[in-house]
Amino acid sequence: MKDSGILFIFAYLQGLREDHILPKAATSRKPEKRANLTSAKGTKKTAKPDSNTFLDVEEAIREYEDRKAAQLKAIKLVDKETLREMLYQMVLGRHFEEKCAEVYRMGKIGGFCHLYIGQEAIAIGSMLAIDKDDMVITSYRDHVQAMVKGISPEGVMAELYGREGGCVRGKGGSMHMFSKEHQFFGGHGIVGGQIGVGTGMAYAAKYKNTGQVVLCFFGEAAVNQGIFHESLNMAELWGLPCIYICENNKYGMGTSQTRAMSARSIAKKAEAYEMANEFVDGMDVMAVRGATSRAVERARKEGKPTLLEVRAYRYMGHSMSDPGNYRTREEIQKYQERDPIILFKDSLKEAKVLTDSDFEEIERLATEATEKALKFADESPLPSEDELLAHILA
Ligand SMILES: Cc1ncc(C[n+]2csc(CCOP(=O)(O)OP(=O)(O)O)c2C)c(N)n1
Ligand SMILES: [Mg+2]
Repeated sequence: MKDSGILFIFAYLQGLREDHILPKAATSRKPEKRANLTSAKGTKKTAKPDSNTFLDVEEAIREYEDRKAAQLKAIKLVDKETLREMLYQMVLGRHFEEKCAEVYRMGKIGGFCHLYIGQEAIAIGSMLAIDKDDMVITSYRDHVQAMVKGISPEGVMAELYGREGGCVRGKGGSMHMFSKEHQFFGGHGIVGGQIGVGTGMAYAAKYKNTGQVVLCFFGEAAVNQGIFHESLNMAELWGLPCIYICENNKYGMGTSQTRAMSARSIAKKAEAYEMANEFVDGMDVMAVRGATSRAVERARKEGKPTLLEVRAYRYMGHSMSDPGNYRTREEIQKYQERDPIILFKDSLKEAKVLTDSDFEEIERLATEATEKALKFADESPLPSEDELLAHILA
């Protein structure tokens, strides 16, 4: 265990970059004592911590053990193929977005690009608890959700490149992935805008009696907007099958939740509308899956909405152009210590569901899928003039 801890420190120090910290391959195990992390060479200490950023190793170990114990129980109730698919999707999301960061820096992706690295357990845990026909809508941080819902990695990467092979033929870009076929309704740039649209989608499902539920994702900063409160009020009053998933990653751009929100329990806000709610550990993919399954059952059987507050952390800047001066490296490392992919792998191994060769195979498949997507995007043509003007309403 000690050796892997030392390797982990090495991997971290190797991975430190001027502006961003990007964890490389998730290979570590349980957190070990590694006090020297906080004095990593090149560490900038420009930001004042908004919260307790002290790297408490004992606490990290305790949390790791607690989460793993909970995961081991939950894993027993799920079939091997589903668990394998969950891990594959998480690893694919991580690899895919690490490559996005790389090619963005090479100038292959233009415009905004918001990465999801660190938050994978939320999309995968929740979306593997719904049916193929169910609907999903989210914010601009949408690449991983789009892939989990069924849009191919090629379709997402080519969209990022602005190419005709993209899922919206190169006209949406990073923030506007969309597929009617896969019931994925965006990719929205207006903070909170999708909460109203998602509520409308749930209304349509109820009105047409389709039996579908809606997963509506948004960040914690969107909760301060009127649309959140109006939507929850309507959804509870009208009994809409909408599951509101607040991805609380602690920051809205450079503003921490502690500086922007007076009442910080987002889950509790649902009580103002007498709506069912749950606070969920977003570093634990099984916890997210469990909470979403309960909400889906409530939506289908009772026609009732739910608000889930899922707490996680984004490792990268708000977008690729964010230098990240508002938080410390120590704070980022504190969350990387609790990486959801490492934890899930460890649990699957301990439960003897997957072996080392299964993990290698998953890594290989995820790398191959990403490479294939990059090649496809590179070779896909730019949209023709005709295509550029098609489907544009202005
Ligand atoms: C209505 C509106 N106001 C402001 C912005 C600028 N803006 C873009 S992202 C963002 C922060 C949103 O944070 P959060 O909802 O927590 O989502 P996260 O980026 O953390 O996933 C802001 C203020 C916007 N796009 N739309
Ligand atoms: Mg946020």
